[in-house]
Parts: sequence; C-alpha cells; structure tokens
Amino acid sequence: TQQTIGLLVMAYGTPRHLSEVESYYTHIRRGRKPSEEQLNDLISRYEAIGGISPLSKITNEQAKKLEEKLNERFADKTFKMYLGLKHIDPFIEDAVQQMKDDGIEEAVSIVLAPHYSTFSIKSYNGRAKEAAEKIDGPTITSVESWYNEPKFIDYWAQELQKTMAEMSEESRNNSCVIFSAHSLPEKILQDGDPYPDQLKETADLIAEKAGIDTYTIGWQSEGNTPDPWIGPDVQDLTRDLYEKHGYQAMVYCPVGFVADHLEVLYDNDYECKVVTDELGIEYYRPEMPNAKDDFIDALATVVEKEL
Ligand code: FEC
Repeated sequence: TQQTIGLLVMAYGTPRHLSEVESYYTHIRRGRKPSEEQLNDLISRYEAIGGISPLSKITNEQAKKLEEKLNERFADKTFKMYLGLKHIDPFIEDAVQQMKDDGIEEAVSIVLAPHYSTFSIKSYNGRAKEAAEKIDGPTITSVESWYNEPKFIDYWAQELQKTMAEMSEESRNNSCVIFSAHSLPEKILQDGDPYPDQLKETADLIAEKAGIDTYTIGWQSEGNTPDPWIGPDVQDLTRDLYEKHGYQAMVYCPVGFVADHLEVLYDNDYECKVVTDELGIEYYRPEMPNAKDDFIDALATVVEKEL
C-alpha cells in the first residue's frame, strides 16, 4: 500500500480582509493590542498596495503546487499537504491536529522562508513539534533552511539577469544590487544566530551565478520596537551607496522573502522607490518567486533531500 506522508507547509500568514488586521497584528505582537495609531498605520499600508495583501492567495498556491510536484516525483508515496500559518488561521497547531485526525503518522515540514534564525524558522519548527508532542501526533522531520539550494539560487540569478538585460548599458555599468532579508532585533546575534551569514551566502551564490560584481547586503522592514535592529536598513543604505559611489541604478533583491506581499510591495516598491526617486536614480526589483514552476521545483528538491 501507498505510504501517506503529511506535508506541513508553514508560512507567515496575512489578513484576508481588513477586518482581520487587528487580530493578526495583535498575534504578531504576542497578544498586545496595537494602538489605534499603529493599527491605522498598518491598514493604510495594506490600502496602499491595493486593499489587502496578495500573500494569502500566493501561499495557498505555493503549498498546493508543492504537494502536486512531490506527488509527481514519488511513485511509492502520497503527500498530503497541510497549511500551517504563524500569525493567522489555520495556525501551525491546527494543521498538526488535522494531520493527527487524518491518521497521518509521518510528516515532513518546510517553512516558506529560506534563512534560518532562532526568531523565525526555529519558532515555526518548534511550534510544530511541540503541538505534535502534546497530542501524540505525527513524527515531523523539519527542513531547517534552504538558502543555498542550487535551484533557488538559479531562480534568482535568472531573474536578476533578466532585470539587468532590461537596463541601458550605461545604467547597468553604474548599478548596485542590494540583496535583503527581514531585519531582526540585534540581540539574536549574541547567541551566534546564523541568519546574517546565510543571507550573505545567498547573495554571494546568486551574484556569482549571475556574473554580478557590484552588490551588497541590507536589511528591511524592521519592527516598530525600541530595541536596535540589524542594519544597515535598505533605505539608508541606498542613500549611502549613492553618496559614496554615485550609482545610477539600484536593483533590490529581497531574497529573504518568497512572495509579493506587504514587505516587498510596500517596503521595497514604495519606500525604497521614494528614496531612488528623490536621488533621481533608477529603481529595479526582479520578480518574486511566488508559485512559479522553477521555484516550486526548487522547494520539492529541498523536501526530497530531507526525506
Ligand atoms: O501581509 C503581508 O503581506 C506581509 C506579511 C509579512 C511577512 C513577514 C515576514 C517576516 N516578518 C519577520 C519578523 C517580524 C518581526 C516583527 C514583525 C512585524 C510584522 C508586522 C507585520 C508583518 N510583520 Fe513580519 N512579516 C509580515 C508582516 N515581523 C504586518 C507588524 C507591523 C510592522 O512592524 O510592520 C516585529 C514584531 C514585534 O512587534 O515584536 C520580528 C520575519 C519575516 C521573514 C520570515 C518569514 O516569512 O517568516 C523574520 C511575510
């Protein structure tokens, strides 16, 4: 008989309607309600990208296609996908419960974010395992990171080359690529968190593959808290690079994310563009992986290697 394996796909989650923004934001803030001002600020950012984030639809599509791709690859196994979100339903714990209810004994999990950090991947995987232990649920094998998967590197190298090909020769010769990920509080660095090194390695691999010499890494979307966050922030970095080198074009590659969502559509496409417009230089941002076949193929390869 065919073995059925649970495929637990975990992702950040996003409100599906503006009415869900408050509970979502409260969950991100670990139960503390945002102030009226903070809430309105977040709502206005969602409104600025068209009313609500496309992330929910994209995450569902990515997860569904990954399940299909794995089922095509393995003749002797059946993968059944369960979506588990960090900050909105279906929560990670709901997905684990559903696997148990469906009689799943073995599962493999992957987070739709490439780089490992104690603040991100560790918390997703920890919640999944804890939930499974509590209910004597499935045994879960977790992918810890996939920031250097060659097919993932190829995806970005190709998109970056496409973007470079759209530029005039003069702009191309006067451009700088900024590879970025979500910033995290600086305190993670004290315990040797691998997050910044992994971002650097992703950047080096993509740049090498794409034949890019002028690039750097930066951090974006930092939270609204009093602690210091890892920098340089991409907006400050843009100004700095322009002042020092006079680049005529900036190419933003938010490789710490995998979809079009608020942190890319607003923090890059609006906020970084405000800076490039002010400096009178060109703004470029290659297409995000979303549910494109090459990217899903990369994720399937990552899961396959874990089995
Ligand atoms: O709705 C959308 O389209 C965007 C969804 C979204 C993604 C995302 C990814 C990451 N975050 C990470 C860490 C933090 C930390 C804080 C934090 C705050 C927010 C807020 C919103 C939000 N994040 Fe997020 N993040 C997304 C959305 N994030 C909204 C709250 C308002 C704001 O600060 O802008 C700070 C929490 C605190 O207050 O203590 C830390 C990391 C990632 C990338 C990895 C992953 O996807 O898990 C890390 C997508």
